[in-house]
This record gives sequence, C-alpha cells and structure tokens, in this order.
Amino acid sequence: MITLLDYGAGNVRSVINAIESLGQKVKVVSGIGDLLSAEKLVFPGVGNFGSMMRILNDKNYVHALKDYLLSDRPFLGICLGLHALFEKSEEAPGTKGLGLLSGHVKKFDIDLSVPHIGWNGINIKKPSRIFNGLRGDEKFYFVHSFHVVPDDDSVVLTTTNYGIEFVSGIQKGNITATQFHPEKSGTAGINVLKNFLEPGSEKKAITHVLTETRLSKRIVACLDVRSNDHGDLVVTKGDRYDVRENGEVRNLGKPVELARTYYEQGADEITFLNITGFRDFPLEDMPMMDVLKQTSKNVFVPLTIGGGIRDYTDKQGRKYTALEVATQYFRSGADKISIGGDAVLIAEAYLRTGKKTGNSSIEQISKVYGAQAVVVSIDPRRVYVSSPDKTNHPVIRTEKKGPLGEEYCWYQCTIKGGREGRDLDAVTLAQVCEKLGAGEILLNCIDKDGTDSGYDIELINAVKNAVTIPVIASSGAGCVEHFYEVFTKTKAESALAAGIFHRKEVSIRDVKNYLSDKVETRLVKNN
Ligand code: 1PR
Repeated sequence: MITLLDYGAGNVRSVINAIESLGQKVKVVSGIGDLLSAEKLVFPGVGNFGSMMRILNDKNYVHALKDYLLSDRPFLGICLGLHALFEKSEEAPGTKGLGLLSGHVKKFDIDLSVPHIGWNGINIKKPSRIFNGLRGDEKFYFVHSFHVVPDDDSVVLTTTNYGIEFVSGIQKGNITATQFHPEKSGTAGINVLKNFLEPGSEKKAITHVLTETRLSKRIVACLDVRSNDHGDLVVTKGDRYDVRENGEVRNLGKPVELARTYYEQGADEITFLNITGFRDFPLEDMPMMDVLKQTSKNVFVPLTIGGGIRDYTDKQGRKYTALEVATQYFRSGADKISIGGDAVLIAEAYLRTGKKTGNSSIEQISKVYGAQAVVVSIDPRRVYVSSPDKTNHPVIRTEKKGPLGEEYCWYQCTIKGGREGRDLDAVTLAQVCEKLGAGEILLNCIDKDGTDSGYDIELINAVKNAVTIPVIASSGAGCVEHFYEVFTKTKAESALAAGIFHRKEVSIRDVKNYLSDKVETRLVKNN
C-alpha cells in the first residue's frame, strides 16, 4: 500500500493513476494517523510553497510528516514535495519549510523563459536504485519557476541545466525527491516510480552519463472536441475554424483513443479544447471531465484542457467561479487549463482601468495552482493596413502582403471561436496575460488553421519577443519541415498541430525522427 499526501492543490490523480498502473494500491492521507502508519509515502506538491505550508500547518500534518521523514521510511517528493524538505523558499518569504534538509529554494534568475517547462535531462551525480533500467539520457517533464539550493552537496542526486546547472533531484537515506514529475514523464518516469515502489537490491549502472542536459522543443497534439449533430463527443478539426463540411461537423475520431495513440507515438503533451465551451458550461458538460479521467489513466504526459473556463451563473442563478471550473478539471486529471475568450475580456478590462483586480480567472487560478498551470489560448486573425498610422494597434511589416498589396498588418484577437473580433491585438493580450499570472501562451492563428501552409512565423515572433513566458506555436502545420521552420525561425518552445496528425498524413514519430539530428527533441523510443 502506498500512502499519498494530497493537500488539495493540484492534479494528484495522475500520480495515483501512474502508481495504480504499476499494480499498487494508493491510500490518500485523510488524517495524521495515515501519516503515522504509512510505509511508503509519496508527496506530489503542486502550486505555491506558501499555500502548501499553510495547509500542512492547518491540518497539523507538519509534525507527523517530519517524524516520518526523520524515521527514514521511504519517501518520494515530487516538485513542491522536494521544495517542502528545505528550510525556506523565495516563493513565500517568511514561511518555514519542513527543514529536513538545510538550504533554500530560489527563483530562477536566468535569461530564459520562466517557468522552466518541458522535457529536460538529468546529470546523475550518484548511483541510486531509482535509476535502475534507465540508460541515463532519458528526458523528464519539468514545470517550475523555483529550484532547490541544498547546503550539503552530498544529498544531490541529479542536476539539470537550464541557464544554470540546478539541483533536480536529492537523495538522503530512503528519502528521494525530484524536481521533475515522474508521473508525467512517459515510460522513463513510470520506470522511476516503479523503482521507488519496488526497489531492487542492487544499483545498476547507467550507460549514458550526461555532462550537460538540454531542454527539448515540445511537440503537442491538439484535439478540438465538441458534440456533433448526433450528440457524440468527437474530435473535430476546422479549416480556418470552420469545423463543418457539407453541413456536418467533421468527425476525426474519439478523444480518449486518439490521445492514447498520440502518447504512444511520442507526443510531449496533449491538449484538449472544448471548442463550444464559450456557449456550454463545462460543469454540465461532464463528458469532457470523463475524457480527462479516462485519458489520464494511461497517458503519462501533461494534459491541458481548455474551453469554457470563466465565471458562470446557471439557470437556477447559482454562481460558479472560473476557479471552481478549473478545480474540477485538475481533479479530473488536467495539468494545465487553457483560457481563451475570458482572457480577452480580462485584458480589455485591465487596459481600461490599468488595475489588477485579483478576481479574474487568470489571477485566481494562477494564485492557487501556479502560473505554470494557466495557459492563455489566443485566436488572432490578420488585419491588413496600408500604413502603421491607419490603426492604433502595433503593426508588423509583413512579407505576406494583403489582398490590396498592404504591407502592414496587426493581429486582431477574437472570441467565441473566431466569430467575434475585438479591438485588441494579440501582442498586447499576451503581455497583459503574462502580467496577470499566465504561465504560457497557446498561439493559434485563424488564417493558418487547417491550411497545411506552415505556421505564421511573423505572428509567433511578434508575440514571443514581447513576453518572457513560453509560447506554443499553433495552426498551419502541414509537413515535418514546418516544425523545423518554426523552431529555427522563432524562439517558440513548442509546436502544436492537429489536422495532419488526425488525418494520419504525418505521425508524431515522423516529426520527431525528422527533427532528431536538427532540433533538441525527446526521443520517441522513450515511449
Ligand atoms: O474561449 O475559453 O471557451 O476556449 C475555447 C477554445 O476553443 C479556445 O482555445 C479556441 O482556440 C478553441 N476554438 C474555438 N473554436 C474553435 C474552432 O476551431 N472553431 N479551435 C477552436 C481552435 C485551433 C487549434 C488547432 C490549431 C492547429 N483550434 O486548437 O488545433 O489551429 O490546427 P492545424 O494543425 O490543423 O492547423 P474558451
């Protein structure tokens, strides 16, 4: 029996699913007694150091947890579960950590996008049974803005390079903790979990010793989901956001099955977008929760869900906050939520008043679940102008001229699946959302969606150069070369595609194989 410490601030379902996939049973801590009697404890931390310690204190878990750790029983901390072991964190000055290890937690101070999101490697610093069965050059999924700085080097198990070399794993006696998420790291991560759950007697040597690790560019498979006219939940695909063909919603498959296929092909992340979320209410649209629950049972890479995340009042007048909606999604297996239309309205309000209210969906969800869990999905469309003074919006000089030979354009934000254009441009939206606490931008482009003509490089550069958070380039991928183009002509961290994967024109494996000697990617053989 594995005991799991859930303090209620994140996606523990994926950890439970990963452990259960290894044939073990999980008991979630519901009181101090469970901590005292635990034989093997897993502590997956998500969110913010301050709120984590406050909850642990409120529940009176701190003493029991320290006793457990001091008794040297097997412990696996994940992410914030690693940070908790230290004395303090820059994320919550004045808040005491468990202090089992001397040292502190520091915010990344580097000239790269923060959070550090994605698949990176580990430099193994000492032998451990936790690595049995690994080669040593596998990549693991990271998502964090802070890293630990132990005073005692002897506890360092692994380091990882991201602007600096930081400590990505510690081990002291039976206590192991990783900055990366084994439960989200495909087969390699499941292997690490297995080694913790059933440690072998000998420490087998790894064959590949890395001296410097590199963050991979991520390939994201996107599933636009909605009910078709027969009431079936289907994966569909638009052509410039028009998902109907001969009057019918295109049906390209079933969401759970397709997600599993893309995982097996080596997708680094899966995104589900409930594309009618602007008119539905997700808490009534339980099939999407179900899709997440089913998918997270056997897909061990990060899952993002978008569509309908906003405050809502139902027909009976009951109010729901966007945070409540997001919480249900996280509880169902999502790692990140994506906000579309609501982000535009929030940014417009912010630009009108110049003030953060703290009440917006972006701010609230980011505060509770961390910036890394909040993606803003932008649906822009090109608006051509003959000269920059013809608009108040920031323009770019474009190589792809407009229908009347216009040399300039700006990118107009839309809501409601592209149906309504707003007086706001994509660059400003991205900047405002970053300020309000978004951790990543999913940058679509209506003009490119479903066209197979390649990504809108000009748009991606304009947005990427205006923010410091990671950007997922989306819309237009039609062949493997388009992925190479987007990664070499822009600084986007990820490339998302939908149509070519659904229509089986190109598989994710094809993309990875093509990129393998050109761009840093996670090797498909990991999965
Ligand atoms: O506004 O918070 O309810 O979220 C709704 C979400 O649904 C938004 O993220 C919005 O992007 C998405 N959405 C709404 N309508 C559509 C539509 O297609 N009619 N899909 C839609 C957006 C764009 C991408 C697509 C890429 C890659 N789809 O997700 O997957 O363009 O496609 P490609 O590789 O085939 O070119 P809210």
